[in-house]
Amino acid sequence: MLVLPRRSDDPGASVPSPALLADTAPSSGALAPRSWLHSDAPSLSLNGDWRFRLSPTADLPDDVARADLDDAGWDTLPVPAHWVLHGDGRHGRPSYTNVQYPFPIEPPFVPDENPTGDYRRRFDLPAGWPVDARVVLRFDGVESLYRVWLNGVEVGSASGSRLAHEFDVTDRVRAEGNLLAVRVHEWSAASYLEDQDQWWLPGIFREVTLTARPADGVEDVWLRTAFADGVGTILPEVTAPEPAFPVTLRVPELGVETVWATPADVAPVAVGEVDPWTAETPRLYDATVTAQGETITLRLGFRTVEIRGDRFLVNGRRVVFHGMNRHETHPVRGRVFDGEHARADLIRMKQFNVNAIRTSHYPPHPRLLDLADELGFWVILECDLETHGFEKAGWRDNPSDDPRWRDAYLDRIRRTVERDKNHPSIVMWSLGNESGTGANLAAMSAWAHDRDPGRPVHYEGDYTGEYTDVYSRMYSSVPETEQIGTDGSLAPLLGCTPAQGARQRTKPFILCEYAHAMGNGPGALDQYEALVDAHPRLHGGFVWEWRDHGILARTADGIPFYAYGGDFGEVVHDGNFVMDGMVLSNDVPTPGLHEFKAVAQPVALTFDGGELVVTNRRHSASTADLALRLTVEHDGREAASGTLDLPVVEAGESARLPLPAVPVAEGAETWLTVTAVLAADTAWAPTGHVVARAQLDRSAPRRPRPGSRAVDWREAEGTLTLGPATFERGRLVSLGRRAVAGPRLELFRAPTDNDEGATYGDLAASDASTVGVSSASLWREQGLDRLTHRVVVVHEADGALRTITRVSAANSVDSVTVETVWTLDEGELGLRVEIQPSSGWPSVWPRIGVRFDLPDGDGAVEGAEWFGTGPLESYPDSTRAAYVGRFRATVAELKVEYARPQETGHRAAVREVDLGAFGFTAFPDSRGRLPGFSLSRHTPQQVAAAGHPHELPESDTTYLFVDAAQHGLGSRACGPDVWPEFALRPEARTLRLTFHI
Ligand code: IPT
Repeated sequence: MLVLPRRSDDPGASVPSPALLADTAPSSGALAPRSWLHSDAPSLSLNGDWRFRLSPTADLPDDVARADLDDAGWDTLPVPAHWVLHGDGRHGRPSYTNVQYPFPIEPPFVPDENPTGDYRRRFDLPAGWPVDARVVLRFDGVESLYRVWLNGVEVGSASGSRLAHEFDVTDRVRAEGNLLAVRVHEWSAASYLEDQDQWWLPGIFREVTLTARPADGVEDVWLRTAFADGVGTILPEVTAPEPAFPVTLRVPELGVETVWATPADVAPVAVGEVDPWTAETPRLYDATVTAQGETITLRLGFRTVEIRGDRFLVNGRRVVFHGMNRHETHPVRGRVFDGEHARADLIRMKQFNVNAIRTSHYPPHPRLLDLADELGFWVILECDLETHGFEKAGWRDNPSDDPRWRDAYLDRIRRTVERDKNHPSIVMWSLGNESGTGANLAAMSAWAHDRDPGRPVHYEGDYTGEYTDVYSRMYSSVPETEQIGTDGSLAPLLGCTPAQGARQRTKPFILCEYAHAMGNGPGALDQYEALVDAHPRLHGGFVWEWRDHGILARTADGIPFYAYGGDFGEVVHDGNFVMDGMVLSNDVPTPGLHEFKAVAQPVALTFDGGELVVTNRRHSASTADLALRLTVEHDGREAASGTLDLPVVEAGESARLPLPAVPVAEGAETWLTVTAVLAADTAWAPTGHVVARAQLDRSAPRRPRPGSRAVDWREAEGTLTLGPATFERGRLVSLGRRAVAGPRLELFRAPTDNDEGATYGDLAASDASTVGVSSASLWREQGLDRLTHRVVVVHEADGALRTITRVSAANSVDSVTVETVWTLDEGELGLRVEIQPSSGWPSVWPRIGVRFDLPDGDGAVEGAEWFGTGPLESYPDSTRAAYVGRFRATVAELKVEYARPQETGHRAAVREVDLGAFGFTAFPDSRGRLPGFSLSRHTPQQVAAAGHPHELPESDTTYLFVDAAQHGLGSRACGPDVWPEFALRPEARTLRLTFHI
């Protein structure tokens, strides 16, 4: 074992930086952790502009604290901030890695090349500062290791970037002219424990505060609560010195005023009937704890968390997590907390039917938990821990099982639990993420259980369930998740013997990560949701992840864009894997989030005969807050509307409501839409906000369209016209007075991040040789992105034109035969396209469709109005948010600006499209399948070549795609491939359109 100089517990003892950097001990001189409390004791914020000097190495003279050091020439840097996000590159740049360590793996050492920031700030104590109080200096977050000096004397050092540390500076602080100096190293032994999938962002990034600690104040308080049978209890723990007593607990709304004369008198308080706290009904009661010299203000939520058998219960009722993994990330601020932005984000979550947050993979800013208490979320609060980079070498030397790191692990969980223990929203502690397994994790769990018996402990890496309370996995496929939920087959579970697997099945199951939301996707959200309804052991999960982590940057020409890994010249990075959120960097919710909202809707609306069945899927709230609205549309145009009385349906119950008569149209589609909307304003959405939607097709039977008549074909040449359409050698050149080229077969789509993924399932592969190969690479190998065309025949007849084209790629024997037949029937211009692949194509296809080119010369196409599904894009395994209606969008609005350009914009099942200059009607094929359409300023080949939106070339053409079919999305960027039912195999397809000028 390596022998290092011990850090002394004596504040002020100075260990030189290089030794400190390789010290696995968590801190020296820091006080025991306690709750982050709202107190009336005086405090002084030390946020603001500090003097700042950055050095490329950690091996520096200990001059930062010297009073006579001249820092006039230093930079100015705000606190809180990350130095890499300030100074226009003068302070280095951010870097992104997922699993990889950006330094050699030789724990606990880090390279000498170790950016080190020296910070200095002068301050005076404000007037009226209590002279007899202890003085405590608090850091809420510094990345990664830092040393602190006050007035030239070192007061301590600490690591644990997203954890709080306090130092007693009573003996060092002066009324005036204080000099606070902090030296922050980007890399340290602690960096081995902070290998989360995110940007590395050094600096003092959370608040620095000086607090007065009155001698008769409250050091710490924990008001645990319980709720059972309608009655609440407060289980207090007060840490305060004798002179603080008597201490009074007040909960005015409950008439509670309890005085504890001495520490020994502190005892549980029965408060009688209360409204419980739940994520749906986040009922909080204001409370104060008043000691002789200090008053602490808290908000109490009464709830009991419990595991009974394989059920996770709050207040005795099963919880289903419709959760998001939430990182702290902001395109300008990085991990610096912005209360308004965080609130807006959480409000957005509520609006999208998100009810849970996993704080991946570290404690957030403490104020986030105030917001979670207030708005209502089930929170899994995760410790700041990840050692993922050790996986590469089979977890050899993993700190999780190395006694040298035990103190650091225990320090981290203590700081996590102690800081946030008062929050009712936290229903589980999580030890960390992706850190293998080992004794140090078991020790953390034992400590957490002992300290807080009221909350279960989670850690996904404990596959066999040796020290945690719930069974947790990430990215398990739908069939595997189903097997976890059932006992029938007792199929083996990851990393478990049959006996261990059987034991894991006796616990509640959660997916701590699933549905990797990178780029266009994820698919299959509804399949996971169906499992949760069918198997009560399954308690839902947490989508990976809530937001893209893009950093707002500018190109050399000043064009703003959201940067990802590699954009700052990092040598080692993981590209756009950091852009895997349900919300884009600029706060725009993706279609994936809309899909989540539809899938996670808290009331299910289904139709049964003439009745609407309303099922309340909530934890405990009734439907008293909701109203039902009805609309009838004929071909997407409103024909009638009204409301339906919704009786109060209790959680877990259903009601059947007779539907009113629906006026059915002749010769048009009739759709009934029912929405459940908020009946009154809430903290997170106004009256009328839609929480659930369902549609019923009430159309009269449609008359089949006669097929086109047989014709006598003859060879055709030169220019031909059919009504408004002009053709050259069989190819369309104009429609009406507008240049239009096409239709041209397109089988390629710009690969999505999931198409580029090669993890997990390999349903796309045709045989074992392609296992582990992405669909996108198979497509490129087959040349789907570089198809060539050969016109075989051009035929004409009276009022008709036909071409047969053979489409194939260089050096390929596989081909597609495309027959197009244009007809002019009673003045109506019709097009039928038959697409027939040769046998032998080896893998799934991205799409089967045709492209029309609409050059700008005759005026750019502004957008489309369509009758079909919308309003957003949808793909075969992500259809639940789409509904039938009449929609309108500009070309720009039709696409989603994913961080890396990729397939976007497909509107499925379209019936009518109006592009201004012309429009078309689409007809179902013989199996009733309607095509989809999209409009784009770029071809899929151009989109696929761009790494960022600003890299797309200038365009003078709008491309219209009419797709008979699209491949599903899946979530194979990190998870399962497209489910076979939604995978597009090469197959014959027919498109049938008529055009209107
Ligand atoms: C999983 C990580 O836990 C998470 O932090 C993130 O990196 C995610 O993957 C991918 O975006 S770990 C993976 C190996 C399943």
